[in-house]
Amino acid sequence: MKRKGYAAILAALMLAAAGCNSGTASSSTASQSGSTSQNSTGDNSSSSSSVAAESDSPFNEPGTLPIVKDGTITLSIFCPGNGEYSWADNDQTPLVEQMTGIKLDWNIAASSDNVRDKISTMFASGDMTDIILTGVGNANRYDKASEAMFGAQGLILPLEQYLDTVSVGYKAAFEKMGGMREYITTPDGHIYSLPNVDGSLHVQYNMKLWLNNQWLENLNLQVPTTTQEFYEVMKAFKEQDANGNGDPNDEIPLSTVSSGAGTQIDGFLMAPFQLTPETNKLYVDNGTVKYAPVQDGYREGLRYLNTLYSEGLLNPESFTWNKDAQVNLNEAGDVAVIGAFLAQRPGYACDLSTEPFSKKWEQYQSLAPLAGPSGQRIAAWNPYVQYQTGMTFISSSCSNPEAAFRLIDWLATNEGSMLSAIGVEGEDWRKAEANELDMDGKPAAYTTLTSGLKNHTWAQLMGLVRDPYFVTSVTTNQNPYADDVPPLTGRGIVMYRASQEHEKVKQDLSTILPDMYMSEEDTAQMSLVKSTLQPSQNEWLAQFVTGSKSVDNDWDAYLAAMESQGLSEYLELLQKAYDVSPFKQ
Ligand SMILES: [Ca+2]
Repeated sequence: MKRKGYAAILAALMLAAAGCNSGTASSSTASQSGSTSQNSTGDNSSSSSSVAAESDSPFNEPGTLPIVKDGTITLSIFCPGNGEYSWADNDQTPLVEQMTGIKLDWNIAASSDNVRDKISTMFASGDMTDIILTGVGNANRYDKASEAMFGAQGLILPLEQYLDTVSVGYKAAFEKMGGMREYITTPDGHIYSLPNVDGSLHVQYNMKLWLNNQWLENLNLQVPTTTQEFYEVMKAFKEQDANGNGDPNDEIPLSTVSSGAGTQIDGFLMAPFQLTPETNKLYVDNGTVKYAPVQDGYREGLRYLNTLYSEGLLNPESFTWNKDAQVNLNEAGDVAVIGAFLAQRPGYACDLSTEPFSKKWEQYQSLAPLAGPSGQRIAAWNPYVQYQTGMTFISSSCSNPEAAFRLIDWLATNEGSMLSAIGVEGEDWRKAEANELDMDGKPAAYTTLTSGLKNHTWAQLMGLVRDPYFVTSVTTNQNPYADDVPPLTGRGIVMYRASQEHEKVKQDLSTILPDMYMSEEDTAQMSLVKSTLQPSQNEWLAQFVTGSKSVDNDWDAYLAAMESQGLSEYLELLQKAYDVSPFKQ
């Protein structure tokens, strides 16, 4: 997949590197502020020489490429495999080596390897690579408790000394994205891993409802704005031939699936009664951690959901089937059969990738958050999902921690992140022209030229920073349904606009309970309680909605069941962590 343009780019870089010392960051403050960067990095005598006189330092000024002057530093990297490809052969690898002056020595897990087992073996043996990567996937990334534990055990290095001195990429990201640094700082003030940042708005508002607007039009109905109006629309979908195929009985008014982003039945439709954030169903009320499913408003929401179910408006399969089954059913015939579904994105009930495209996804529009009987209109919000932690570490045996930090930090600059996310300017993207518009309908910053090339970029391997502007400032066709826009591209602007509707009524920042650092012991205990509490609550939820348990007669038994599953202990552990976190109000 390498193309000849890359050879020319490499040659140009080599020429540019020669003249780089006269580059941008000429201020001496960065090297002076490196004076505190020597402590606590342990036994790595060759590192952190930014304090030294410039002529002795192996590093150029922060912000200047190459990072290493003479190219004599090699760093070893452990990371997950890349399918049939090797990271060593990735098109981005020689570019990074050239631009940074750092040679990379890859230790890549085999596809049959368990990445975490491999990392555990490295930790146990003490034979660690300089940089340890898990990849961005949830299966391999470590939670905050593990990260803090590795740090406390001296297996990975604290990084705040570099963040405070030589950082360029993350320094800028902290300034642009308030709350990020707090989110990745342990209660004792350390930062052990540098996050991958995805500033996409739509991941912050997962719990959406996609309503078939073609059906609204067919039945001459208005877009519902309240839970009562939504109920009436669902009733009309059921009773009439909403999809217009002559059969009044093949419509499923409302459906969801048993798992997946934004799919919980007590999400979008519960919020008008009781805000119930995704999966953990936790929120903060004036500094107190609370569990939504035991609140009175939740009980009222259950009544509403039970009404939808008992009148045949909610698909009974919702509690058991999966996304693929829902997509297959909705795509099987000439017309759509689902009137509304709960999910982060339209692909949960529509096929956006098989050609020729069915275009059914174009019928579904995100519904703005509904007002409940009390007038409450609120959207669950989680800005912290923009930061994926526990994936990029510098080991305590790193041969040159400052070089490792500067490499990772450079990938977090706009320049490095463009390279990792898209590729090379002039080859894979170009600066936007004056008439090109972005996702916001404003003048765009850049235009992509290629997509889908194999083994071409590192993507999120070592983390990158796509702040919200990075995400939205790409040239975007303002018509997501235009003939030359593939659905998987068009959905980007659809999801963005949908999220803006949610953003207007987002929950207050102070009411959000972020993922927090806890002691290893508390994490183990909390996980134990959660592992039985959550399934039990979900079971009760299904029984209340389907009517096998009564909201009127069984509510007290339900509260007692939650308590016997350890709800109080669960909340105490979370409160303890919250009270020492930077999120405490
Ligand atoms: Ca029909």
